[in-house]
Amino acid sequence: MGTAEPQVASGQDVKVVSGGQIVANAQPQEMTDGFQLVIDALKLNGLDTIYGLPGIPITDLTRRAQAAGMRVLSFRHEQNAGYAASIAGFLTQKPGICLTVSAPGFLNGLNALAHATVNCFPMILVSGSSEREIVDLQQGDYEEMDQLAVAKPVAKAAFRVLHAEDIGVGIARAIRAAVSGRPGGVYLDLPAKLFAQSIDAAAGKSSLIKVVDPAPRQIPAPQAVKRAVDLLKSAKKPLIILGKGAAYSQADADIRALVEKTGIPYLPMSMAKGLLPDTHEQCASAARSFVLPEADVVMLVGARLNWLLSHGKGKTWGGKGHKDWGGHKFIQVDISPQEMDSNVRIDAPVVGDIGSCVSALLTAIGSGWPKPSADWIGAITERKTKNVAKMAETLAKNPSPMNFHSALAVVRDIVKANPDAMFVNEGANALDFTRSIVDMYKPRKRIDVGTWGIMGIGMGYCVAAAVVTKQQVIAIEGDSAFGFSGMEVETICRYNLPVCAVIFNNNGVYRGTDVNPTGGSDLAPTVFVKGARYDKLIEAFGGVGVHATTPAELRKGMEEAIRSKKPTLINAVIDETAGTESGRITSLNPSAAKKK
Ligand code: ADP
Ligand code: TZD
Repeated sequence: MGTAEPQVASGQDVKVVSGGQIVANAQPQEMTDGFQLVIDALKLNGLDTIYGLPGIPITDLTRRAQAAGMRVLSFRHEQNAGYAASIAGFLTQKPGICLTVSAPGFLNGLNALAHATVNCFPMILVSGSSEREIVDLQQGDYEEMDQLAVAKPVAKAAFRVLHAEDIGVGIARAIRAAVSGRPGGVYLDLPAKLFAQSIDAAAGKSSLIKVVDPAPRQIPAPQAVKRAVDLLKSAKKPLIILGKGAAYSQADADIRALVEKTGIPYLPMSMAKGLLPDTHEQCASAARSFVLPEADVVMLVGARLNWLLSHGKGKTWGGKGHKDWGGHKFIQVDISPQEMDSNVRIDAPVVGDIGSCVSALLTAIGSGWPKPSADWIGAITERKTKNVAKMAETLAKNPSPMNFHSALAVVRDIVKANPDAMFVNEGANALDFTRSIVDMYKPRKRIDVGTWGIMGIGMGYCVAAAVVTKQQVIAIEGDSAFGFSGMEVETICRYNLPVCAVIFNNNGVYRGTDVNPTGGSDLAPTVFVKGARYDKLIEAFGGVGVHATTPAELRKGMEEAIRSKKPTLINAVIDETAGTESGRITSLNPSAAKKK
């Protein structure tokens, strides 16, 4: 193996004898194999990038995919390749492909598969596996594992292909499962023997499927649209919440038109920031804790009422206890009918794809929509103005050592000056402060920890963001968060990607101030090596390292990184006493809640 050329079956180019008679000279039969069919099937469907890590049995697949003109990005750990594939799916609406070896490689990728499913990102985890006969009898094959069974609980769908002539169907099914309806992670199991199977090239070619309309539009029912519009019209204090489903749908112009035509204040969830510029006058982010309990009708567009929205009830929503509703009425626009009533009653479900739903809502709204009352808008503006002024005061301070706020004042300016840059963000305080301080100006620029609040997406997301968008990437990383994917700075340098990763280094998880209560020599579990120089790490691979102890040094480092487009890692030294345990989700931390 190792060549993309079709194979000629041995013995086929000799004279064929039938009943002892020589009847004809057989034409050489063109053959193809499993490796080639996988590559051809992906390419046929416009999937031209693989995020993966080679090894038995897929090394030749990576080589031959590259030889066939695919982009094959090789990572240092499958989890990071998987996160890259998942976010590529979010950004492109095509399934991101992650390729791994069997058992341990597969398991490393599995985290990302689950992440894709939970976040509704289309992704296909393709893993080589060992021989079924041995796996099923548990006879101890090399890297033996029943991967299909392990993948099923965390995947939207899982398939295995045993015969080369079924590769086309297997990949078509994986694509459809990943992108249709609510997108998610799909597992595709390809046993080693499949790759070497030889079949007639013409038969192989005709077995491939170019998927027609992989994510069909799902049009909402007219009565559902009418119910929603009637409810919205009855509202005295309406609110729109935009989630990452809205960002994914790429219905940017219609979403903006819906918000602006109705004049309703809106809140963007983290990855919906920038769908309309965060500086938009209807953006209510700076008055979030006021609008959530106060609103009477809330329209959710591609956002779930999960923990990130306090399940739609309790104090955040004006209820007294955690099970109390705040008396809100909800409209929910979502592709998944099962999402409705998951936490509280949904009074007006609008089920369909967001593009079709928003367009239908716009038509139903027509012209002359009554704008929300001046009282409601005025009360929000008052809160916003007060909070923005308070924040401006905090950001203007220049404490020594630098803290989250003085560092983020710099990042905020840099993002404003570079609105097309992709923005990756993870950490606890480094996440929460950044999300509220750094404005986004364009759709799908901000990509972050997502639904699970997962640490480790950082460098994988940076690679995919740079590869998919070809734009500058800026990452703001807690020092703990960065550690989960730090080795991928080699990958970033190897592919010479325009990534500027800024590590907010406060010497530990959340903070660097905990002490070991026994007085023993082990540091406290949340504390790292003090004064670590993360900038040195990237220098090992030829990237640019910057050590920044002041906002001015941070600004200079970021500006230079963006100007040069060189892989850059900035070690931004942050006051180790700054921040809180668990950032903004302290209430979910049983120990911190007890301490209060
Ligand atoms: P956030 O975390 O930003 O609040 P969620 O991930 O909770 O967002 O919610 C995203 C929602 O968007 C999911 O319920 C998903 O079913 C929905 N969704 C994703 N893509 C589409 C689409 N194209 N059309 C309609 N709904 C979608
Ligand atoms: N492991 C994984 C995969 N995800 C997680 N969310 C955690 C562990 C727990 N965790 C958080 O929720 S935030 C965080 C961890 C380990 C790191 C916080 O420290 P940081 O950020 O240095 O990244 P700050 O700015 O210092 O808070």
